[in-house]
Amino acid sequence: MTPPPPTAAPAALRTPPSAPVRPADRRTLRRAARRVLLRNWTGAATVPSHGLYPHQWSWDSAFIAIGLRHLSPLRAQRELETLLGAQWGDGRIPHIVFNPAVPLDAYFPSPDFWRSSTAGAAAGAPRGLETSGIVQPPVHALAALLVHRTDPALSHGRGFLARVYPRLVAWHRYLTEQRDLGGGLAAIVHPWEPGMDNSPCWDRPLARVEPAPPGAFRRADLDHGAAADRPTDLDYGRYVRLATDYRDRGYRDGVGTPSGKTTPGTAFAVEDPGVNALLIASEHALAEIATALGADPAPHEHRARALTTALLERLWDPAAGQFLCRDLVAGELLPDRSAAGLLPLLVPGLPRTVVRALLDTVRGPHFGLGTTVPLLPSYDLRGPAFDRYRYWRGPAWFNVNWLMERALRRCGETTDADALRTAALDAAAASDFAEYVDPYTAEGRGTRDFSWTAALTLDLLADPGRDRDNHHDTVSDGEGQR
Ligand code: 9WN
Repeated sequence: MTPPPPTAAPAALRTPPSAPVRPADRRTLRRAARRVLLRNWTGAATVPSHGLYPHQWSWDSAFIAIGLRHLSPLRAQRELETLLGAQWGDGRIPHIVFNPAVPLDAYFPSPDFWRSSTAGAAAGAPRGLETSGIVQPPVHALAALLVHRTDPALSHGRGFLARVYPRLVAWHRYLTEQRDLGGGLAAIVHPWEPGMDNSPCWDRPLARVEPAPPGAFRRADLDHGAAADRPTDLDYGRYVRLATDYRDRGYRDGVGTPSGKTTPGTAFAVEDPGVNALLIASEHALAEIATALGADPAPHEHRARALTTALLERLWDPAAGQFLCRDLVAGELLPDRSAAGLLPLLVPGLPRTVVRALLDTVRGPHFGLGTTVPLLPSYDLRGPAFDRYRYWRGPAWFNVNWLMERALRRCGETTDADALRTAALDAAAASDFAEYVDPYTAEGRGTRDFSWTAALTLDLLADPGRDRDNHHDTVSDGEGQR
């Protein structure tokens, strides 16, 4: 499907999918978002969606906790605690924590594929539960800080920060040590790890990967999602091959060479600006958590600065006006522009020229936020692989837009942040909390009643100046009460 020519597209802004959500409708929207989160809560955590994603996902849970705190700070704390309870001995937080009550064929790759408790034993995978062996972006320390701030008394009373802090420190240590494959940044070793699974950024590095034969696995996602929106079978074959090889290496990261250098030891190893921007933002959050606990914030501030320097040195492309991914196997920057390359706007202390260039790129022809499209697309509107419907190859996602709204606000771009907030709320309302939307029309795609869309709606509905950090409603089942 060919997108409308970018010059004609401001029409998309003049004809939003529905009239903007009015204050009275906002109450309805808040109630609807709460209903989704209550339905998707399983007793200790929240599924992204009962059909397509029936387990607990790592970065989903962080975004869900950020919204859940407005409904029940206790439940938000438990969401994160459940996830951290599945942490491996080496510090990694697995991208999926499997619910043993869900049938094996409900989601692929299932626990019997990852075999974490046996194949991951040397890396310290927990024995009593099954998880995947790869990771997702580290939004967790940021989420923990926001959850704490919503109800500090509850947090102190339960020792929330004191319990999660050492685990979050171990998680960041895993990323900055074991996943530092030579560049001073955290590397990803599978396209599912940055959370933007099917981004065109992975096309080149994935082309090196011999796909697993189609008969070797059965996709469960096509039982729920439209094939035209989901990754192709060929890409799935490659995802499966990479995950199989990683499992068969005992989920070991990097390979030492006689010279003492670490090489990726895998066909796919990439430094992604989104993952690293979130790591830096979360490292700053860890500094604040340390301060709240009376511990020394300096090591976190130091690490955040070192990561920021490496991010600028390795991934900033002045000609592109944005950060790009670095392919560690080929040793080069990848030319594709994804929204991940704009997320460093979240990072404090970037040079002003870099911030200005990023803001120009956000609004310019490649992403067109507020000029061509109402919501930030996941991929370059003018890129050769742009597809307004297919997974992470163009559609707008609510978590990415929530991050961009926060980044714009942080940079003092309040008018644009307000416009993005309104556009995201309108799209969530009109799409029944869709997983993602067409960036031009905000028409819903993917699964509906998607948890992070509902959670981040609740967060965006809160007053950015006050409630986003302090206020919460309570759930009717008493979990909001102390
Ligand atoms: C693989 C759960 C997850 C999100 C990812 C999104 C999608 C899984 C899939 O769903 O990935 O992890 O099966 O496609 O890409 O960001 O965390 O919502």
